[in-house]
Amino acid sequence: MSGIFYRQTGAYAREPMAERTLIIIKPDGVQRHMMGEIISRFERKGFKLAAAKFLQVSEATARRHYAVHEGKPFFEGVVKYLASSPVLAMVWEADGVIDMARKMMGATFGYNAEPGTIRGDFSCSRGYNLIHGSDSPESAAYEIPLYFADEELVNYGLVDADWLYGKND
Ligand code: D4T
Repeated sequence: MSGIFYRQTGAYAREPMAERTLIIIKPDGVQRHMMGEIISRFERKGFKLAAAKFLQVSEATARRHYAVHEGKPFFEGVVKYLASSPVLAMVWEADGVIDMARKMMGATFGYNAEPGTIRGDFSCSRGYNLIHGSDSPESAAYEIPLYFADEELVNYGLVDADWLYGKND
């Protein structure tokens, strides 16, 4: 069932589910005891957790993760930072989850991020910005397999899906 996700409706029909994103609570998020706070924001928003893994990122994986930034002045720094201490990697799922999660994370640098966002509320740093989130479906498709095998992504329905995702039209 790889590549197709489903949600259960009240009638127990199974409908395709649109989107998944890779979220990483970065080394400073773990060291600053922010995991529960960050998970709880996504959980209360109504995203569905598809996978989670607490791990030490290798330098090789960090390089692959940030490959798009190779050659930029901050590349070596972000690689070192991501591999500096354990992280919590997660895959969250919802229609439109990529954009919603990015809004909830806030601008890249903590000192620019709006209050109410994760970075805006808890970071005033430039480089140490607590959290990573895929910025497009293409990025998610590249990043998720860096951390999770296909069979580690769990397909299941939330019993309150009709309340979480209800529509009037
Ligand atoms: P990530 O990718 O970590 O979720 O962050 P963003 O998507 O918000 O930001 P990004 O890809 O533009 O940058 C990746 C990472 O590099 C750090 N960075 C970035 C830095 O230290 N100095 C810089 O000048 C830039 C542009 C912060 C996030």
